[in-house]
Amino acid sequence: MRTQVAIIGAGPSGLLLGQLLAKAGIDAIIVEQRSPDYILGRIRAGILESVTADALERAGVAERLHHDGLVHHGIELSFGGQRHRIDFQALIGRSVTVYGQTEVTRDLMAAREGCGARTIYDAQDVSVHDFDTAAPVVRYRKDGQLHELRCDFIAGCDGFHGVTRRSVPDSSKRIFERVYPFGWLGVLSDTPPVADELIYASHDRGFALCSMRSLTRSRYYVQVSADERVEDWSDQRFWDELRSRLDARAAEALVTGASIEKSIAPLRSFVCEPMRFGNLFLAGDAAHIVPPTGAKGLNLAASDVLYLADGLIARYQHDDATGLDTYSQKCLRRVWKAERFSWWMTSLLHRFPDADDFALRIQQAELDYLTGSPAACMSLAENYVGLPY
Ligand code: RFL
Ligand code: PHB
Repeated sequence: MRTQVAIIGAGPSGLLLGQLLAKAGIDAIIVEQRSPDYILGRIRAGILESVTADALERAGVAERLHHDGLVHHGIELSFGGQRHRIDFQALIGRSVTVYGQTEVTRDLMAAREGCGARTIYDAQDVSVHDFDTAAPVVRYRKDGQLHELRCDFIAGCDGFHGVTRRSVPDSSKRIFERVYPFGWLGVLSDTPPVADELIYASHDRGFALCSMRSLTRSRYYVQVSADERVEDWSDQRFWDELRSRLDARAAEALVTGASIEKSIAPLRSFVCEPMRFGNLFLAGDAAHIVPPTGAKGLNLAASDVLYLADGLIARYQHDDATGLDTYSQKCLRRVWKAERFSWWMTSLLHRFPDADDFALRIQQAELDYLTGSPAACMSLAENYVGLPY
């Protein structure tokens, strides 16, 4: 089998790249190790920057996003028993959209099926070869048979645990990493959100986040220690813990119900440099991870993919390789700014087990400064809604 671009992974990165390439008449095959149902069952991101919404628009998959997405003009920070609103619209005239990654993925899958583009789901033992030559190869097993896919380029869109980054020799890449001593325990429930906007809460018992997927479906998180097990968290224990970290008004308004998903995500910052190795390009979580506090992971994946799609389109349509040659450099500039912001939001709002009294006072002073200074609010706002490409 042969294609122009072999895409490894059918998460948001791989599916969005596939769609942008299909629109430009470039043939791409996606090789994915899981089934569509498994992928749609993963509950992850919820917040889209306006540039991500624009990318979905360009890919022709924004109809449901415009119809069902909730436009949010600000967020609330909660600490010391008080809530403080950061008004994005007033500060910088921009906003974000609440629309679940599951829905983005569903829309992209439907569009891919609609245009007849090929996706190989349930592929096993996926491996990538010869990407330092002009004739890269992808191998995988499906229904007991070995298959070989020849291509011009490989796009590694296979997430943090994928095979593509691991296939690059250690001597050719440099890894930057920070693992945080805590995770997020998340619950999805068919209950109305506690407030109109997201609440990011810093509390002595730890961080909590009140988010949503729609006006009838909520997504909540509490900071837990890194070794916590989800089995030890009944719904009741989760709701009690969440309520204890909220301000009195939110605690009062919280509507609880049965969880429809409950999971723990570890928090990590990670960057692999460069993001291009010959004719292998890494995009999204395959190349970098941010802690979710800044809501940046999916948005970074989308910006990588836009740069990569433009580079590939210029290469195929005008024989111009400049975009591919500058891919890594352009992505990493944006990636590191999002890494910085996500690390900063995480440091600002979480309780660190080794924090001494000095560290706690600095955290309090920073929150106090932030909510009292329009300049500091503006900095948070422009990073949260997304820096320009
Ligand atoms: P994904 O989504 O991990 O998809 C990778 C795909 O590759 C497949 N795969 C393989 N396929 C073939 N062969 C192999 N060897 C393979 N290995 C893996 C996998 O099955 C999968 O289908 O990566 P992608 O596409 O780069 O997308 C990245 C985003 O999923 C991620 O950055 C976000 O979910 C992060 N994130 C958030 N991002 C935001 O922008 N806003 C948010 O509000 C936000 N909230 C979150 C988040 C991530 C979270 N978790 C669970 C880590 C909240 C949480 C709790
Ligand atoms: C979510 O709704 O899952 C979500 C929202 C904001 C974040 C992280 C996750 O910062």
